[in-house]
Amino acid sequence: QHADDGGPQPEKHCGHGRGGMGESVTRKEDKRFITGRGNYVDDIKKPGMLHCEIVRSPHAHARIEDIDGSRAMALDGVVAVLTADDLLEHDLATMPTLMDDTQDVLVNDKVKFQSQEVAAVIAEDRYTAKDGAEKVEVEYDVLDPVVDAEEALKEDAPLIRDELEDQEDNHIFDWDTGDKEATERVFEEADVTVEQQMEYQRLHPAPIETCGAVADWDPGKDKMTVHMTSQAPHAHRTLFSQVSGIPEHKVRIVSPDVGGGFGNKVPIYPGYVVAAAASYVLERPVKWIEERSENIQTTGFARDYDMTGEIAATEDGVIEGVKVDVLANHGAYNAAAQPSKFPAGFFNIFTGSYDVDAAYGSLTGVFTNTAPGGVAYRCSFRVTEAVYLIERMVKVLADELDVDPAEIRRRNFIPSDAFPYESATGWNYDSGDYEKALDKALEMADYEHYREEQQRRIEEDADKLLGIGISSFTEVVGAGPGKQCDIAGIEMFDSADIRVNPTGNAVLRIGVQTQGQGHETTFAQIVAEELGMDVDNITVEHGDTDTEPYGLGTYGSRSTPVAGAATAVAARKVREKAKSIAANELEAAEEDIEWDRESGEFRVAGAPDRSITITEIAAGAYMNHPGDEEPGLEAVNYYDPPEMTYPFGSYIVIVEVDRETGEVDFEKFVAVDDCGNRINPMVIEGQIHGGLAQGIGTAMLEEVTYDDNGNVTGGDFMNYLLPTANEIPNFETGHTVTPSPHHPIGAKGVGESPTVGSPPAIVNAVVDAMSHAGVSHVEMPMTPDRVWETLDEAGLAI
Ligand code: MCN
Ligand code: CUN
Repeated sequence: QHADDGGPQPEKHCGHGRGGMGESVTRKEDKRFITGRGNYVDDIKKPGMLHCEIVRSPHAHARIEDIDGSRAMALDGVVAVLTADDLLEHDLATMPTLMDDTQDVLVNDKVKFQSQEVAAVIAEDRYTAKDGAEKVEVEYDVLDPVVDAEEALKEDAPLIRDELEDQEDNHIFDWDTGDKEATERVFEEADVTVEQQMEYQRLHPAPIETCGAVADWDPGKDKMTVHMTSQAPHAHRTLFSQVSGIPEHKVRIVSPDVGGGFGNKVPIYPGYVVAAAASYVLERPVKWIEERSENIQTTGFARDYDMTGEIAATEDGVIEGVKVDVLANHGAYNAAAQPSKFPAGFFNIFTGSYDVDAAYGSLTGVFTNTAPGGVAYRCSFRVTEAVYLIERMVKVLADELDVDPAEIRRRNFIPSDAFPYESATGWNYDSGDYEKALDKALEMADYEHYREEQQRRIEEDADKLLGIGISSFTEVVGAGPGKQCDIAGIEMFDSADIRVNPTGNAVLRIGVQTQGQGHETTFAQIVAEELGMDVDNITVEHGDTDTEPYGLGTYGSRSTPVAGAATAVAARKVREKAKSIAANELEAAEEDIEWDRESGEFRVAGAPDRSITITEIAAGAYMNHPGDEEPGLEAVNYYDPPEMTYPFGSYIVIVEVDRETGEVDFEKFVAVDDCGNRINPMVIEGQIHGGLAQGIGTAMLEEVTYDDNGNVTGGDFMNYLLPTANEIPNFETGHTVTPSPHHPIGAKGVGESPTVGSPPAIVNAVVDAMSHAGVSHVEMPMTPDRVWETLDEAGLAI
């Protein structure tokens, strides 16, 4: 099938030297980033700009008795101290979350998590604002907090959301999926069942740039302009307009260069609203920039799932049923960033890459006195948790039956000829070839050799054990069919607008927003491919709601599956019009004009010497347009995907576990990914490397922790450990190509695959080093003391 007949094009057609599909074009954006010319929110300075500092609660659960800002106001340079009362006057004291909950912008009555926003000090400069914040006196009546989800469900637990009518406990939702009865039946009749409890700890996305905003109310134009760290500028504009009452056409959101998002910049945070409210009231621009610990302690966290998985199988290791029960800590508000209709994101894809007859999952969401969030952090809407669960469970089953973990996967994979495939929990997988990816990874990892080496070390009672971990994950990205996926009611389509200039170059405007993924390059490559233009002649613009077409933003690895499709379709519309101009220029009938992908030229059929380039056509569109056509050369597309895309991969991790110290060293790290047709292999490689590093952080280092008083004990970079170059091994990457059958260029997303797929491979490797002694699980992060304790319990420590 070829792109011209609407189907995805195979990779062998890629690369014509113009920077089209499949070429590792150097990233256009890097020139400004590596020469210090990036323009981030904190770089924006406006005349008369004020600075906002937020006063935060030291307590996790407390009623506010009084707030006295007089000592702060007495400071030279402090312009205002804002509290919930001031916001109430403008109806801005609360804001909706993406899950239809209501969150205080500034605490009105009761603090519900440590570092919650209590007041704001606005001053002439940042230092004065900070000094002022320290002088705001708040009287608290301290209440007992509850930070653990299980504790929060107990009858005597303090009620966190007592302002909600009908809320009698800390329970948010019960949600289930799959066929309970059928699954129970499979479990009753199965030869073998295994069960394992596992926690996916609370994580934080921790982008290099924290969140921030510069709000600028212009009373002359009645217009609010907000430069902010946003992964979804248009959706934020709509919500902003709804909350503030300012008509949407009078709100402009600009997301300039963003220093990493990783999901952290999808939700709306009180700081943004406070900055805007302050600008509105004071009629001057107001800047709010978060500090690192504010970012970790208060903005959207990730995971925090306590899961119990079960598998039912035959004695040959054929999986018949999967069951999972989850306790989900959502923090003080239900503020997860995900499509509105999915209370647990896309967690229900937990049967993974396996052909399973029956599956059932049940989840309970719980309020606790911790920061709100959930979902965010390179997660594809909780696919991270689902993949962790199933890939860990398959290892547990393999150990129970004493079958090789690669072999047990092979016995259960959805066969490559079974696609499109409907899973037991109702997902329609578009395409896949799991065995191929696994075989490639096994070969790259020299699997058999390491299995022998592992055995040798056990027999020789070596000081360092060897462990081999596998993960053969399936992702679901590209939300999403508008019928299924929306954010606050807005369907999750996306858009592209291409304008070709008279001199033959073009501007592409897209509805998604890059935070480092390289869209300015890769989206230009799609246009280069589809129009036969040189990639250098295409500029990509994004992130300004005044100029870009409406889109739902970048998260859930949806940019390529949705906006990438919109770009290809818009380019093909331009190509159609170009044909009519070519016919006019070449004095031929339009039906006789053919487009040649290889040369990028338009030709008269049967007369190859009569051809014309897109540059000449562009000139024709403005200087000599056909009488029956409008002048100009441009097109727009709003794309609602028919289905999501299902990238996949196989990762193999080989570790050495030191029996004396519990330290884990990476011996080999192999990642084979399949994201369908590839736009830019080098960009993909970068995405994989970064995501694998984050997977290592997840498995080995990172965790947000709380003590019993609700104090965040993992809320800064001294305690929340990010991986550095020291911890990151050399990655060996490979790929297979299984195009998406419904995507115009056959591409699937890839941005989150490595973070989704790697943690179970790493944990499986560490467990594998000890499984001969009966170890079935180690919780993340697998710190040396945790691993040593496990070694000790298994009688392996020395
Ligand atoms: N790509 C490609 N060929 C494909 C698929 C993707 O060349 N078949 C390219 C794309 O053109 C794009 C990049 O790979 O330049 C990622 O594409 P995609 O998988 O569509 O993901 P998004 O662009 O929607 O990015 C979002 C994803 C998410 S949800 C998180 S979280 C994350 C991630 O990307 N945050 C990131 N990667 C990140 N990388 C950086 N540097 N910074 C972040 O904040
Ligand atoms: Cu889940 S983090 Mo990304 O979808 O922005």
